[in-house]
Amino acid sequence: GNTTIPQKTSNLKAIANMSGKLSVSCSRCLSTSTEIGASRVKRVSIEGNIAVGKSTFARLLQSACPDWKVVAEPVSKWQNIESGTSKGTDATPQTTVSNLLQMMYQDPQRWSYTFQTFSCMSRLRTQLQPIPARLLGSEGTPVQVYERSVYSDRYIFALNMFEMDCINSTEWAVYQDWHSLLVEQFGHKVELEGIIYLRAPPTKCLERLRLRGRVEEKGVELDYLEKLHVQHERWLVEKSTETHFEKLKQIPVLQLDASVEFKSNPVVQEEFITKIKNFFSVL
Ligand code: UDP
Ligand code: D5M
Ligand code: MG
Repeated sequence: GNTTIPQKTSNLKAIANMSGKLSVSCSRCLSTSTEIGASRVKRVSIEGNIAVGKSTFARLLQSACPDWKVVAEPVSKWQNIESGTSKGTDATPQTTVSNLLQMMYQDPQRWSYTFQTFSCMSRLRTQLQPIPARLLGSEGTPVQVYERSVYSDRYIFALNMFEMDCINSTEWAVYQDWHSLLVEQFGHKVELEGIIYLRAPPTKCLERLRLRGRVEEKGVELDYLEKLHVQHERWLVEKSTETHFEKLKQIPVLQLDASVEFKSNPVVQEEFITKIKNFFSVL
């Protein structure tokens, strides 16, 4: 029950449901992109607090730039942990056995570490997917845009869980060890060229979170969003978060003011898209 959860973590008891499913790509991406076989690809992630509007923005980006690929966060996988004997193949039908997102919010001390292992794996799997042939055939450098990344997993969420004592120092040490190994091993395949930071005050994010009304996020409170906001600011604005990957230390960050209503405002949308295209052109 909720009463057994320590005060400092009680704000986590809610949930996040979410199912992103976007991907974007545009054709005017130039120089430093990553080699993939005969072609190249540029990868960018959209970062930002819970409910700031990442999925909404990703959808807009996908329709404005149909030859980009926008990839949504695999939230539905976290909500539907499957059992089965296929051990990673898609060959046998699987049954949903649990909602890890819900478990993490309801008992963060028990489930945060497990959640981080699964979210990182699912993001890595998503980011390792081959580039769709239609992108390789189009003119210019293929562009993939991801909703969040293996980096926000570590430098926003896992770090915050550790600071909130939802992950203990042993779990944190183990997490960092395998995270570094995985990112180093797959480095060139998942490396980002830039980050789009959708920024808004935590109060605005809470307003949107309530508007969205995901069941699992019911217990999320302002205090938790404020902590995540501080982590974003440290990592992407102040750059005071200690990171462990050389390229990430100098990664260009485009900040967009997502506190304005953009979902229903074509003028703001246009302004965002223009800024993103300019940003991409110099990556
Ligand atoms: N939203 C809105 N106006 C905006 C951006 C988003 O009303 O300018 C709403 C959106 O419709 C959704 C909620 O805010 O109900 C959270 O948005 P989203 O799921 O895109 O946020 P994410 O968690 O992916 O950042
Ligand atoms: O994020 C989807 C939901 O998933 C939201 O409740 C935050 C949660 N989330 C995403 N990644 C993590 C990690 N790594 N740890 C803990 N919680 C996480 P949304 O912002 O709604 O798209
Ligand atoms: Mg989303």
